[in-house]
Amino acid sequence: MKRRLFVGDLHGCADELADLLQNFGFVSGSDSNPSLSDLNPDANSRGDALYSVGDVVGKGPKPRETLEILAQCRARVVLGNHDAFCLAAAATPEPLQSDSQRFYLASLGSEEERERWLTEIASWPLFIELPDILLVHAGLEPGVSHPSRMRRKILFSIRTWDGKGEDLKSESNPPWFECVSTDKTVVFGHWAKRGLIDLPRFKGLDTGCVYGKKLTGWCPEEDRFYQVPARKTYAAIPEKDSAD
Ligand SMILES: [Mn+2]
Repeated sequence: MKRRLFVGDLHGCADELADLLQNFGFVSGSDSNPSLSDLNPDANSRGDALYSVGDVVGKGPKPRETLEILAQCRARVVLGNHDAFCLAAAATPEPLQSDSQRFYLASLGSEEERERWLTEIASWPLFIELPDILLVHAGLEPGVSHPSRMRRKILFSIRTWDGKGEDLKSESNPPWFECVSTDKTVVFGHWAKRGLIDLPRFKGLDTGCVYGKKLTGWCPEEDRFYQVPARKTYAAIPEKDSAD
């Protein structure tokens, strides 16, 4: 039976992604009819389907290898705040780029490789809607009926809701998922400090792999989590929890 695997924030953790796919027993689809797959990636019934909550790059050791594995698996990916940071860096004239913008761009490899990956990242949507699931990097905007009408920054940055969407992370405010109602299961990442979220309608998959914790995947067909340990600690948890 074809299964879907939704994987949490990768941040360049290519080795752990490979471990997770092996642990899951991921079956890659056939490339015999790529045009059909391009038209509708979910139509490829011969293989499992891989989805990423975004934040594929930044912080961790192997962004290019991570992007390569996702491409090989024909994964569908939503844009994370760190992925968006790469696009903003690329759109900034070189003399005006900050050190961290330069670092992110350099992590994508040679100029040719970088162009390939930036084109790929630029194609990632802010959300993916399936018949039963909504995939988004951070969360949904309370009070707005459909993600197509939600603010871009909120979709890839929200953790908590202040009633306005100005402060998206103060822990004195409630988590966004306590402020929205949804018919579909929402799968998201972006909140490593909070860790695994397993509510009937909300699956939060950022379990801080890049911080030396775990990489988490969730399979809706089995309603089962798959987890592999980080091989090492690649980055320190931000003091103010600002940039997951
Ligand atoms: Mn994030």
